[in-house]
Amino acid sequence: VFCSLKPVASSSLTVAESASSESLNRIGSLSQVSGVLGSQWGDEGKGKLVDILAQHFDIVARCQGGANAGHTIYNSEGKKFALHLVPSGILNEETLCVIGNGVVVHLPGLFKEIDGLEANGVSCKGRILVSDRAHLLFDFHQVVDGLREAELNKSFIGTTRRGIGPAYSSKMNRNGIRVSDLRHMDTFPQKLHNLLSDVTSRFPDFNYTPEMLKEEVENYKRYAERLEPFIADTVHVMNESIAQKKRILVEGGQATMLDIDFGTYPFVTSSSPSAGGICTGLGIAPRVVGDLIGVVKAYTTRVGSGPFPTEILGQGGDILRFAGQEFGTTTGRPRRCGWLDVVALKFCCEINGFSSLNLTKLDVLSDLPEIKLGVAYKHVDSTPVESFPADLQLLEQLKVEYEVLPGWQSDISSIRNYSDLPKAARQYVERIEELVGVPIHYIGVGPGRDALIYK
Ligand code: 2SA
Ligand code: GDP
Ligand code: MG
Repeated sequence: VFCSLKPVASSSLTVAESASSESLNRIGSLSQVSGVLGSQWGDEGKGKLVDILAQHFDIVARCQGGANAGHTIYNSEGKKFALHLVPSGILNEETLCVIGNGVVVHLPGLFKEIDGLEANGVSCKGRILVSDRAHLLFDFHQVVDGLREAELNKSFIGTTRRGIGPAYSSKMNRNGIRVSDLRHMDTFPQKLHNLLSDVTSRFPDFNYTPEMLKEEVENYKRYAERLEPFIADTVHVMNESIAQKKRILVEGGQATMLDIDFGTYPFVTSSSPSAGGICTGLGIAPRVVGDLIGVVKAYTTRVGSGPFPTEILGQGGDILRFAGQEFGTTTGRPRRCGWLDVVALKFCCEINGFSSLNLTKLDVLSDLPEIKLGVAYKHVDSTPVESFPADLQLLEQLKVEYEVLPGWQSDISSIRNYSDLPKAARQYVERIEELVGVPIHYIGVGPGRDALIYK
């Protein structure tokens, strides 16, 4: 029912003008080094915000994760791009994109992504730098990812099978191979042999032959040649750029609730998608990192296994899934859906010290007669749970206390001014701000670049 749709403004020019002055104020006041981080279980719409902000930054940098990330963005003509390793600043011609030391890089995947972008008219030449300290993620890491999942049987993590955990394991085992190793093709075969031997000793069924090693070495000789112009000491580049007062935007992959330390372990990814990952993954000092924007969906989604206290099972979840098109950008998997979890969000705000939030996909809730907010956790005996629990058993058992707010039941996707949102939508936004204690500065009302309200 779209009966209460308010007129947007007397003329579209007025809307565009007021939106652009609001946006320039908002974006212009962001710190020299700012970041966009996921504050749920991923897929909050980080890519869209990064793409929009990128026009006002010189560099967009990824600091963690790998091709498990899936960031969907649209260019000004509405053409859709799904990015995995390439930072979401790539559609802005002036932006330099940095893949930092904390990222695990699957070279065939990176080249495929670059080829796809180039084929769609996005020039990548001279615009992407890959850290010489970044670790390489090989095809066999992806195979191992699948083997580990199979081994876990019913308690599988639900990884993207992009080899992320195994690649970070190699890094931490200290037998990983880095981008800088590609400059020493004489010693590369031995390093790869050592790494593969490690895998065969753990997974005897892993079918690895000397011919396969030879073939992979030949592949990597070619990849090394192709990658050479992209390789840089990005730690130096980042710090020089900071000294030269260049503006840097860090793009987080995944989210704090999937963080190896703070997430719902072991149902997490193997990197640090929260604030700390920015410094370790790029080699920049904590004191230079300024504003961090937490991206939060107006409801919650999670892909893969693990606790999800506010999950809506059955038909209710299907409604959100279809309204929000909640299917994995990387794997196409249906995402689990639920209400906004304020307890988890507060936990993310604490860890990351967000200066503001971007509430995304508010438009997806438009048809609902009422909307729930998970505001507190309780033990089965109804005593309060004081903080976001580490204990997985408790997370699975606890009860969620909900606040029920009225829906607005009107299409908000063409609204660009906060004051034009229906009262119930504003109430929802302001209640979240009140509960969390962090201002919501950006509100997403559609997937497109322009579908953003600056509050
Ligand atoms: P992994 O592959 O080892 O990092 O998986 C471990 C957990 O982390 C979750 N994870 C994600 N969750 C949401 N979105 C992600 N990216 C893709 C997207 C996912 C997709 O944008 O849609 O296409 O399926 C992402 N990457 C990792 C994962 O589900 C496991 O729970
Ligand atoms: P990311 O991993 O955080 O970058 O998010 P994904 O790209 O995986 O998933 C977010 C999805 O929601 C993408 O398909 C976006 O195009 C879409 N999206 C982002 N913001 C909005 C919004 O405000 N409204 C709607 N309807 N879709 C949005
Ligand atoms: Mg995603």
